[in-house]
Amino acid sequence: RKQRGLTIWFTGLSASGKSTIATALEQHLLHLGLAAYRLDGDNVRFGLNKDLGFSESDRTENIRRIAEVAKLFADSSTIAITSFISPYRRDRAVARELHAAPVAGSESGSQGDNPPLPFVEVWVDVPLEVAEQRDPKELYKKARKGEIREFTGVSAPYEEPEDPEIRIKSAETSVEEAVVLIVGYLQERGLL
Ligand code: GGZ
Repeated sequence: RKQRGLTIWFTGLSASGKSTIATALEQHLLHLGLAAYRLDGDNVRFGLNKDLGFSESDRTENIRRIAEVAKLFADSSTIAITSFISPYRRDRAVARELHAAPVAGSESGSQGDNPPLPFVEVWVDVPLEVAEQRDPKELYKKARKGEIREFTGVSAPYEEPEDPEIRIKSAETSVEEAVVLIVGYLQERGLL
């Protein structure tokens, strides 16, 4: 059976813990001998998307491009792990729908055998108060003072997922437990 890729799409507030969990998950998958690659602000917002800020339309374009890249990784049999706030329900739906459509020009497409690439949405759910209490980069503090505009949870929306595949309440779940939950989900569905 041909090894297939998939995308694991993290969403959640700044300081929710999504990057920490995504990093631990990537390490776990690599130790299992699987190809995994994490896309996050550090390798995307300073490169491919360095022309984009945090307006609603820039976030939408940020997420669109990330979804396209994640899909290419998944199409190459890698486990793509994305870690972005992705605050808009509509944008996350676009990312999901993209994975359901065949990759233009892909090998498997020309053979007429192109099942959708699996897309697993993981909501790292944390109360705003807890994220704001953590505030590792003092961004919430700056946002409250008006020094950062359109900050998610303070002066820009976060639209909670209605039907994520996995919901992790990060204030009550350790990083190791979160990885076990996600890997368990993937194994149960034959995705690993
Ligand atoms: C939200 C912002 C903002 C604003 C800078 N709103 O905690 P961090 O620092 O490391 O993660 C946040 C990151 C969010 O970028 P994303 O690409 O994930 O956002 S989105 O999916 O909405 O496009 C935060 C920092 O960038 N940051 N300004 N105004 N987060």
